[in-house]
Amino acid sequence: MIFGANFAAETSKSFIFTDMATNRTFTMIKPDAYLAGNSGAITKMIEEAGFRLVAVKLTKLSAERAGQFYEVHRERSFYGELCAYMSSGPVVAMILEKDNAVADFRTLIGATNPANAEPGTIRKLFAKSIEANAVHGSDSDENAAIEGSFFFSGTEQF
Ligand code: IDP
Ligand code: MG
Repeated sequence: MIFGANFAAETSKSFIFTDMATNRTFTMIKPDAYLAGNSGAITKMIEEAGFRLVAVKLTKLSAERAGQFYEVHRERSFYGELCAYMSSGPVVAMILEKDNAVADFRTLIGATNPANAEPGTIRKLFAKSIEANAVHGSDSDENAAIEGSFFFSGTEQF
């Protein structure tokens, strides 16, 4: 009986942990939006869309660290320019929590190219170009966890 109770407790703990992890995403307000003074307006849109701020940090990436963050795009033609751009000014890094966080945040920010973004999306409202497109949004639960821990230690997450 005791073994059974412990097993149930452990199972339910790991279920809760997994469930929480799937409800987080990672974003950065990129240098163009930060330098244009749009960090507050973008963060307001994020909170009004129902995302809770788990972690927030104003920081600046070196070109090398930007390259590590965008390692997956190393072979793309725009990789060098992207790393230069992402290290050209401060970024606001954030971990966000909400049901269905990754997909709902991608909907809130809109398409990579603001010309194709839906009206009312963050990129439609604030992006300057396909490169300087105001915000990052994780593309999967797995990458959200990797990207969040790229910027934040466990004690910086609330
Ligand atoms: P995403 O940010 O919408 O997920 P990705 O394809 O993952 O788009 O590209 C990462 C970032 O690289 C984009 O947000 C944008 O800043 C930049 N980028 C993507 N495509 C291009 C391009 O064709 N030219 C220049 N920069 C690009
Ligand atoms: Mg992406």
